Amino acid sequence: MTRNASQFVQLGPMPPDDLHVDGVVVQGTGGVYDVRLASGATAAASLRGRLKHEERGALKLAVGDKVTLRWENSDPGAWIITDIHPRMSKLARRAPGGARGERVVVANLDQVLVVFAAARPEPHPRMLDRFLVIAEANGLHARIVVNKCDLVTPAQAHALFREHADAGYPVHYTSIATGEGLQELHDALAGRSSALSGPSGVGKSSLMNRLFPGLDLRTAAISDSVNKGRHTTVGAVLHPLPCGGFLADTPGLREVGLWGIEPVDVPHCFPEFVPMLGQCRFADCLHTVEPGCAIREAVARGAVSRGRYESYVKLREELSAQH
Ligand SMILES: Nc1nc2c(ncn2[C@@H]2O[C@H](COP(=O)(O)OP(=O)(O)OP(=O)(O)O)[C@@H](O)[C@H]2O)c(=O)[nH]1
Ligand SMILES: [Mg+2]
Ligand SMILES: [Zn+2]
Repeated sequence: MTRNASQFVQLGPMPPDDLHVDGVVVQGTGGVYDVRLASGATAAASLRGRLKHEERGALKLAVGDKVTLRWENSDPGAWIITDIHPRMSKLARRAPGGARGERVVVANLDQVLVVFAAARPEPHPRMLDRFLVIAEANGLHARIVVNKCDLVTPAQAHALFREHADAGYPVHYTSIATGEGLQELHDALAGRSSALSGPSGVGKSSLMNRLFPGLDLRTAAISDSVNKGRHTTVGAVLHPLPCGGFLADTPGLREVGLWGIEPVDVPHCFPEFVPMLGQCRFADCLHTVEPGCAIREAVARGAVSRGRYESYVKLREELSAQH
């Protein structure tokens, strides 16, 4: 498919033949990719030649990929994607429809935000651990947002995820009602590529609408249908933020799940365990029943939270059962 360069007026006059520009894929449908350029313009581009050929095997290009475009001065002219830059990170899930391998849903995310409510709905620290493990397994930084802080006292809010703050995670305390923490959250998103996650009803849409009016994130109805298995037709979309950076509205970590995590990697997905790994008596310690386990000793002396440790045991068991 070809597009007319005049659609992209912000680029100025018709680009010359040898023009190469870099951009970020923000959306892709039917073989045409919307690529956000540094100028703020969006070019519709398609894969050509070698890259398209390679793509037949496995979908090669994902939202978030950094690419180089070339303007092909044919009639009508068209933007073609000549290069896909190496990925710094990827959020991947099992390929849909029983196909083998993985499907990269968002590339080059810098971080994930896991949002919970201080109350209504009740927060579940062990559910948070599950999200955090998925983020860690994908090599992504995670931030925790405790929203609806207006519904509890500050002491109650800080107690909820103290074990996660102690483990080293940044925790934001926010409220749409009072405006608490919103500027700090905005600053944490600016200039970065972030994905949102968290249970329903915690205020994800409310927060984003407040921080970035007019962003037009998808509605809950769509993310619900993703969870019901109609996900093959719904691709992720990256929304450019006015302050620089991007926000991926779907899929969240919930949809990606624990797929592809090796049981043996689970201890590394708990950052507070990492300094102790290698200090157990047995090199192949599972940190469950073995004597001389440095992790269990840390739990016993209170250096590692018991709840976090219980999440470790549970998630590791769950993953081992899948293997
Ligand atoms: N008291 C209080 N209520 C809030 C706050 N933020 C959001 N809410 C309310 O919580 C409800 C759910 O908010 P949403 O933004 O729809 O939640 P969501 O996380 O996007 O939910 P899903 O789209 O279903 O995943 C709405 O009624 C909001 O008005 C807050 O800071 N304080
Ligand atoms: Mg929502
Ligand atoms: Zn151990």
